[in-house]
Amino acid sequence: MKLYSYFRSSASYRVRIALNLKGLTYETVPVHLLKHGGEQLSESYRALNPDALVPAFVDDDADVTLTQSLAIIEYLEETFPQPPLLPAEAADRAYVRSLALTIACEIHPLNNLRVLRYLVKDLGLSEEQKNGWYRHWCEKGLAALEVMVARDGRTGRFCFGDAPTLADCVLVPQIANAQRLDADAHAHQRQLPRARRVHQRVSREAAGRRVRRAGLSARRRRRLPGAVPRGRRFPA
Ligand SMILES: N[C@@H](CCC(=O)N[C@@H](CS)C(=O)NCC(=O)O)C(=O)O
Repeated sequence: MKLYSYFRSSASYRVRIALNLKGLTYETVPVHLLKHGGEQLSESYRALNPDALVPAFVDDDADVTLTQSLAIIEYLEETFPQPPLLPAEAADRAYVRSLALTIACEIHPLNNLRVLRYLVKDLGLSEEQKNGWYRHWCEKGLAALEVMVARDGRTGRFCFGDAPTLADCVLVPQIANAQRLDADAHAHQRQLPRARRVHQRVSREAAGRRVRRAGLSARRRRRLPGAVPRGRRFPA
């Protein structure tokens, strides 16, 4: 399995979390969103994803090529059901998906690189105005998510219950992104106690797996999720 990914891409990060939680081995093919005028815009990458966005996912064994992080995670869920990232009951599954979509549809697209660039380059907004735009949609969306998880009896150590689900795969990169891009992130995230706790727990869970992987031989580690083969870069 190959994941075409950029290390700072939150949509790619969602899939990396899912692959790691499921303990799956995959190869990372880096697509640098800034270098060489944006490798996602190259003809060869657009042959893979005409929308010129990462991630893209290829399962050679099954002859499957997918785009859209949530579709990729759903494919992984159906193909490798353990550990499950969606609950057993239909209503609960829909609820978990609604949390994930609150971020993936209502926050992330408004704050994507190409949207922010359009605001500055085509509409003439200043850097300050652009950052204000980012903060506005990020704060509004995360505040809504906080209310959703704070009022729901199904919230546990994670967004749903006591094990990570699809919702956590989407929440963690969004919080990480806010912390990286928004100078006021730490201030406004004090208003998001539950979302922040989930972020810390999922990060710790992934860290635990990394530590366990470190006990393996170098050859086995090179085949593990997240391993970047030396010298490999997209377009190959
Ligand atoms: N809805 C898509 C979003 C993909 C997306 O927006 N990817 C961003 C990185 S997080 C990207 O490739 N941006 C490149 C650009 O804006 O030019 C998904 O979930 O996969």
